[in-house]
Amino acid sequence: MATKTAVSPLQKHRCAYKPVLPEILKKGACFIKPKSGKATTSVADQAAVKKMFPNTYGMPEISFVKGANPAIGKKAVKVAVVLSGGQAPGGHNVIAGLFDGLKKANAKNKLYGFLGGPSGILDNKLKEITAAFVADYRNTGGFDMIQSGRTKIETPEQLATALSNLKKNKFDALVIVGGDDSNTNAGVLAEYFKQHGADISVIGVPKTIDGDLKNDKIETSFGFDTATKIYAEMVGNICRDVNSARKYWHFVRLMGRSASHITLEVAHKTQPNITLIGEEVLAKKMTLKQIIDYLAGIIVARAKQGKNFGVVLVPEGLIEFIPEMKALIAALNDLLADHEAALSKMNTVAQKKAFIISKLPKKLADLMSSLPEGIAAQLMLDRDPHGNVQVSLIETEKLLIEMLRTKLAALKKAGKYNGKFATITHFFGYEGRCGFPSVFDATYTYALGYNAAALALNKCSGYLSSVRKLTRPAKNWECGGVPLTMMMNMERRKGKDKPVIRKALVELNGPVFKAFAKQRALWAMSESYQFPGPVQYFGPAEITEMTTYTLAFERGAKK
Ligand code: FBP
Repeated sequence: MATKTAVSPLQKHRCAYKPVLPEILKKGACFIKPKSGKATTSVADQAAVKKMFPNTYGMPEISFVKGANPAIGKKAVKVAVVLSGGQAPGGHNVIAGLFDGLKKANAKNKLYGFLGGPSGILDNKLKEITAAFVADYRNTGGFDMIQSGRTKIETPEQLATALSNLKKNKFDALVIVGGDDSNTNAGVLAEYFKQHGADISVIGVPKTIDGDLKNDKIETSFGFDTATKIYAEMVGNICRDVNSARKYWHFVRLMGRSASHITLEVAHKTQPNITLIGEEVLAKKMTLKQIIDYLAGIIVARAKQGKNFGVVLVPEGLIEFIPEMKALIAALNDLLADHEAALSKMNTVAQKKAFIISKLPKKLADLMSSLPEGIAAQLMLDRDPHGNVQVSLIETEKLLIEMLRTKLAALKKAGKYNGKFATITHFFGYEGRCGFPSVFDATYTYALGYNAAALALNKCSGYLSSVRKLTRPAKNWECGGVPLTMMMNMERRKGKDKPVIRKALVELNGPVFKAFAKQRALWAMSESYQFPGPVQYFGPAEITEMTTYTLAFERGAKK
């Protein structure tokens, strides 16, 4: 007989924790009704998106309002859930909320999990989620309950296989928990099922620590709150170490594939000396040289005060925001896609690099040749299944340090700098993606899952589960659905124009960036470091329910 592994005391207590459910969901899906808002349009490229989604384009937003809905719960339904993309704290609670929401409507409703991400749909690998199974994972981090993956379901064969497997298992709905790419995929599947007359709803749930899947109705993606708290604890500890030893410059690269929300949030939480924001670099069209000049300016000024130490935050997506690097990466994306077969036969990085350089226009070829070997090799790595550069594997902080050394040596020679530049590098990403969800993320994800159950039971297909008014107490949160096509635009992926959910980047005119910009000169020269400490699960609400600066500024709860 299988024996249960012992769990940590924290896990035991977190499993027993009961998240607060928004009032509107409390009685279950039989007592709420979907109220339709106005018809919607996509955020851009309306004609192109409409053409690709003839059946799901323009659907109205949905809000749940009180009212008996007797049809729900009459017939038992079978729902499948899949976790897709990078891990984010709270995924298990989405499943717990979904399970409880379905069972509340009809005890005979069933929930299954496709295993290993979207590939589980294609391989028909699934597991029934039972009450006993769910109990061990409530309020825990990770996606290990059913695992995750990055397979994209896009070819006609894959779409047909997905539909056939869902039909074979007699599923009424599929819930996809994912980021912008996975939810784009949810939109594609919803459209495909409608086109093929299949009565299977597809519902998305907004997940990503990156915080870039948001809009008016999706105030934040889950996982951002916990991950930024974990990174901020570590960065705060580094700030204190720096201030104690006063001998190193620490360069910390933080996850966030495209947008710099994580870096900006951690900057607010810890007040380091320098923070680079990718979106600002792009807006100011800063070259690599200008970025180095900016960093060197602060390093030299601090050295003049005898401070040869500091903390620099670098968003992992920075490299794609530097205009010349952006152009190089775009050209590499096309070249790697066009010459996939030829490149796969080459065994060494040098061979691949020489081949690529021979195909690039002169300016980009010169840039590629000038990059350190390691960075050039990292830029040529395989793209992920959605066509994205795997920025988590590119050590941008090392590129910056190498260029800074050259710059500072030149300044020293010219008698303009007399400091020491000893560096230590860090990359914080994977460390924050599977932590126990914060109280906010545990509550938010449980509500997102419960709400997704209500959307599935109401046959709302092509919608993203939306729980809003998040700066209010959880009992007052509002619930509903946002059409996936509403968030889409056309972007170039793997050498082709594709409909994708538009990422929400840091807005330079927004309150979160503005508040940071106001203070950064002070942080640069002083040691106004903040030490947020570890995520707190028990204790005063002031610390357990502390929201992010991003959410508080964006929703007007902080000025
Ligand atoms: P999602 O957008 O799928 O949530 O993933 C975000 C992320 O954590 C990025 O921050 C990071 O660049 C990427 O995943 C790493 O991907 P992988 O887990 O495949 O190494």
